[in-house]
Amino acid sequence: MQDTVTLPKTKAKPRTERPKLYKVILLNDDFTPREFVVTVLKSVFRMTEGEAYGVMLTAHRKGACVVAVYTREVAETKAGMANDWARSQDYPLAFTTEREE
Ligand code: NFA
Repeated sequence: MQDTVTLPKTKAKPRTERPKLYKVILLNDDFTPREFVVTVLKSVFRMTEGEAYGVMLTAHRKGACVVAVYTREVAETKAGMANDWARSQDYPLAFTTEREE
């Protein structure tokens, strides 16, 4: 047909964005009992006894230890649950979250 204009086909390439990841970090303190730290790590972060003990000991020796990496929502929820639990027992135990590079 004389007046038909054919435009070049553009095809959007679908791309699935990778979610940004956040580390949950366990901070050492001088007051929270080791056993309580291990209990929280096992319960909130679903670690085995051995994994939890290793993470607790690394934080104890070095001042901090990365517990796990999650999407922002999961990292903040788990850190908040662990901090609330510690506060309910009057321990200063603290978990923070940090954007992963
Ligand atoms: N430093 C604490 C103690 O000696 C144990 C601890 C480890 C606390 C890791 C917080 C984080 N009782």
